[in-house]
Amino acid sequence: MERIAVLSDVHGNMTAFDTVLRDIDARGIGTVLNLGDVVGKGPRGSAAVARSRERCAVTVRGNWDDFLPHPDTVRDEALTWWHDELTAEDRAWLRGLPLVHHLDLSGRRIRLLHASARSVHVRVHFHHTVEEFDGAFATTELTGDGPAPQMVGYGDVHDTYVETQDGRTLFNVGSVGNPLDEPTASYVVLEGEPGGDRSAPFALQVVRVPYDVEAEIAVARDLRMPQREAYAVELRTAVYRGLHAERGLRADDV
Ligand SMILES: [Mn+2]
Repeated sequence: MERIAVLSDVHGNMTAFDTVLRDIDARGIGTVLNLGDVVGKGPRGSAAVARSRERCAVTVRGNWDDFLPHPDTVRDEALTWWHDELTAEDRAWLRGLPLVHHLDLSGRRIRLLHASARSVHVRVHFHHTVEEFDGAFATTELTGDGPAPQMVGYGDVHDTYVETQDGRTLFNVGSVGNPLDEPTASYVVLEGEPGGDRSAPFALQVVRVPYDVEAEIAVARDLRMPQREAYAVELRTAVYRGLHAERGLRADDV
């Protein structure tokens, strides 16, 4: 049996990324796949690019990896900060990342991408329609031709879940660096026989890893990262920044 760790949405949070990689190592898992959004939102995007290049067998391109380095992107103060923190080589690497990766385990064709089969910029939330579920399995320009997948794994919404309907499974690996369901880093372990057939067992395990949230917030504070207050509240509470004002959530210490 082979075990593969699938993670996503590191978003420059090196404290969480390294904690998750240590957890993966401790389980003896040798293969790590990254579903993108390596950069943006957090303070150490360039280091996250370097670590992903070093540790992840494949990194697919996320929406942030796509738009942040793009020459046509209009950048405000915060986007300029995250952009300028990257090297020219980091940006070229991000823009060259593939949009999809496929693997076969225990007779299941598994499609991995950042957001959806339509586009890296088209989102499928935890609460989605039947059409959005079906769309994840569709053959599109982004996915290319090939066997239809029985499983699709993605990231993007920072919300971990597994849903099986009519023999097809859609799963979200959640976010390492900016989880918005509970304030612990999330990733998924897939276990099965490489290639294989349906007579072989298959497992999908969700792993939640506590990490030193305050150490990560201190890095953002020390670097004077823009939007560090919203970042701190998100890391502490797992509540999306658009809801902080109405819920009275603040971080006056950042
Ligand atoms: Mn993201």
